[in-house]
Amino acid sequence: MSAAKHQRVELPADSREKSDAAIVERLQKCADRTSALLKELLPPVAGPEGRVVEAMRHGCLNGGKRLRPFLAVATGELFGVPQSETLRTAAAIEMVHSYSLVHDDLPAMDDADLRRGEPTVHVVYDDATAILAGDGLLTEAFTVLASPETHPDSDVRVALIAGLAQASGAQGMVGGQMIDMSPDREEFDLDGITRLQALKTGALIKFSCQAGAILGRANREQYSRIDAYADDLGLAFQVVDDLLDVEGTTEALGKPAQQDAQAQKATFVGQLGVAGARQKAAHLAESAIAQLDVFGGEADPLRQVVHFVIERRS
Ligand code: GRG
Repeated sequence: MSAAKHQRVELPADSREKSDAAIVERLQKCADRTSALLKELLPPVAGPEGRVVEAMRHGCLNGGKRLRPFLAVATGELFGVPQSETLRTAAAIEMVHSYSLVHDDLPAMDDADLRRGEPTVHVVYDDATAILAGDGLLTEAFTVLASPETHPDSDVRVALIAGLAQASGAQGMVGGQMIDMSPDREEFDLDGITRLQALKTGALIKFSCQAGAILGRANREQYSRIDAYADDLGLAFQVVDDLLDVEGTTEALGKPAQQDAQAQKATFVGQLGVAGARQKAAHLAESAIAQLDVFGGEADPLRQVVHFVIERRS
């Protein structure tokens, strides 16, 4: 029996409930600390440029699960790095994630007016300010990583900067977004959708885990296990996102539901159907957890967050 089945099936119900409650609490605590740090890193600014900072704050302080910061922190903890030493990196990753959402919501892309239950940045401000706010968040992330406050060793800082740049750019998230806008997207097969999603959403999720491994100076074997875990988790996250788009409500999601079909997006649900997509998410979850079998109990938060990702409702 795989590690995932062992965890999921054989835990007594009350112990499973405790582990679910524990991960929700851990996520919430990490989200609160990330939000507090983001507030500190992005103080309001006087003068006419203050408007873009306000828009940046709207884009990244308006809720969100803060899953990527949690992954960076939990992976760091796996290697004995205290949360206080991962949090600036986690906040930088969340800035990049928030920038991608601000730009993705623009009329030129998904044209969405709701995000995290709030009006989107271009609705509250205007399109030009939303573009600048996204640019501001993206560039500020690298300012944060470049600071010795993030890590005293410049080699570690350069590895973080290079990793985040790679995950965010044309070889990562930006490339995935471009593929997602391709006029041929309706013809993508499962491999095509998998590649698109590995870049669009998977790359930043993967880097979040890698960041913890970089800060924790993981060895080669540990690093490759974390990579494989993150690949499976990132894909499971996206399969569930596709399911939520079909099955969720705008109210629960905090963003417009049924957007994928309207935009004729290539999705896992479109390829596999709802039941097939659910099964795929379960297989990926099992595989992600199995990658962690070289670690002991210190990897439990990373195991538990896999269940959170596939069972989430928003
Ligand atoms: C515009 C460069 C650029 C990239 C956009 C990631 C992305 C690429 C667009 C987001 C569109 C989208 C809804 C993708 C589905 C997966 C995803 C990233 C969902 C939002 O992430 P969550 O669920 O959001 O972690 P919260 O609000 O919890 O942070």
